[in-house]
Amino acid sequence: MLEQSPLHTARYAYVPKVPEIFFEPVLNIKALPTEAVEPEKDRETLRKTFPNSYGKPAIKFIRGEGALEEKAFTVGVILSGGPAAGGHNVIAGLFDALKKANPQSKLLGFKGGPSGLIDGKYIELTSEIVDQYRNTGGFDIIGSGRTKIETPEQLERTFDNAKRLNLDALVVIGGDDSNTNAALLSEYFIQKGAPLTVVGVPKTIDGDLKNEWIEASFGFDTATKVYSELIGNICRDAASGRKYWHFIKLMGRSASHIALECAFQTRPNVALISEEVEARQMSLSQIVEIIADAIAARAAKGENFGVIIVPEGLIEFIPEIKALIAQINDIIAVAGAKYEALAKGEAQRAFILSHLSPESAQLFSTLPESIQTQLCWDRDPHGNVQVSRIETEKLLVEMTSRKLQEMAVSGAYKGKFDYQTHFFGYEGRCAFPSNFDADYCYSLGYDACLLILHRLTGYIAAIRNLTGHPKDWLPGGIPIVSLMNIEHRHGKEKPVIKKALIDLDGKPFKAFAAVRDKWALSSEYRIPGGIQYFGPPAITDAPSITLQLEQHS
Ligand code: FBP
Repeated sequence: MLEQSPLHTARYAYVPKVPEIFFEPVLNIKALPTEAVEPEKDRETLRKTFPNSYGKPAIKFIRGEGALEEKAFTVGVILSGGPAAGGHNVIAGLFDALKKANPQSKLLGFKGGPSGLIDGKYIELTSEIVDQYRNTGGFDIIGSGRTKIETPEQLERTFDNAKRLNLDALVVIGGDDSNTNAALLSEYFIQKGAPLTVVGVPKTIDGDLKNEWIEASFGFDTATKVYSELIGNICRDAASGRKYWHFIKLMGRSASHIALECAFQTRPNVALISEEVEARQMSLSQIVEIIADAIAARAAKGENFGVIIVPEGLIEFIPEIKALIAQINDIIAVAGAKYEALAKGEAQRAFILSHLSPESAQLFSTLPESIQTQLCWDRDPHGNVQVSRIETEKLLVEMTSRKLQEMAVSGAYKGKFDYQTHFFGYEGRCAFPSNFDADYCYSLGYDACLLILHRLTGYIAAIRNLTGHPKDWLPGGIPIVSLMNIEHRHGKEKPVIKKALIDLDGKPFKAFAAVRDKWALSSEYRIPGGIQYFGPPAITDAPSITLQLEQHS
């Protein structure tokens, strides 16, 4: 083992704060009705796809009477998709709760994500192993992956391995796609007559796996705190050197929750919100105008510097580019192996161009070659464009620079434009979890174990009242199917968990819209500093500003 940093060692001693109800000797459940998301026609398809899972109630744990089974359970756990801070604590909470219920229970960790279950690759997680990972970031305890368990052969192999290992339950720690997969697995096992309980845990730094039951996905709090520290430092650098505009792209795939939270934390001059771009049907050139106008207004005050936040998924929300991407997705899905065999770069670009509609072909041709190439790269196993690989920040710099030159000719801009580009994404996924994520994740793992002990298959762990003290948090679960709708993926209609995008009528966006014009001209940035693990709770334990705005005024 490598020598550890003092913080690493100190974090082992941290004892996560958890809901008081976990210490009740006997827990019962209270059932509350749920319905899948609209529209009605999607509900019909979901009823058919999930005949045994559709329509189950949401549940919350309450003090109760009656005892749970005391048998020893064998539970498997999978970490799925991109890492998010706190995954190790989910495993620690699950492990501790299982052992508390019956010390003979076993936790098996499948290696490298869902493929570990398909291939039967696992390790038994012992206290010696788990203790090495408590309160640390990363998913390296067992590794993660993005494989989807969906073909009949994959399902069959999963079933065989679960039987061979005598699994009573499986916990899938993942985002929207991985939890969709968990629901499919749960239904499959019911149809096979196998008593395996499948439970999901809401993970993703993107913050887009939430609703009235799931108030936050884990990892969002830590990731946004890491990015906000970096952005705050850049704001101060910009105001010190007074010579650069910083274009900062932030991870988050489709939703702009990360961009919005970091904007609250740092008050940049411009923060683009993809959901607004789509709602207002803004074109690429209109977005560039917003940026150029802000730059010109600040230049008029003699301030040729500033900070612009660009959400990773922006490009997919610009209506004309969205239509282009949808066409490219279908072309790639239809061409299959023929497309995969083409050399990346020119050959793929030419193939795509020759299959696009005239309007999309025209737009495609106007994009810089680097962006064309990035749009043609492979989709992830769930059919998503890999937006983290598209250099939107560079596209915006190039187009803004051209626009400012035009404005200079007409006299609308008098200033000097110099820039730096940044992309923050991977930096924030594996930090030591903030106290909030450490507490939340440990509680989610514990909650997942309670769902298992109650044999609630097809549920995702859901803990509410997250802006309160952890002792008052309200643990429970909701059926994963209640989060689903039908989407067009890989050229087919598929049931998937509906991504929770920013609600433009919601409190966080409205709060932002009310102040952004002031931020555009101001150089009084907010500097949040780094995550603090020790000190006054107001500094160490504060949940995200987004969550606070959502739950309070
Ligand atoms: P999950 O949805 O799996 O949590 O992943 C989130 C994310 O970090 C996105 O923000 C980003 O677009 C993507 O993963 C990057 O994926 P990869 O790690 O495969 O490069």
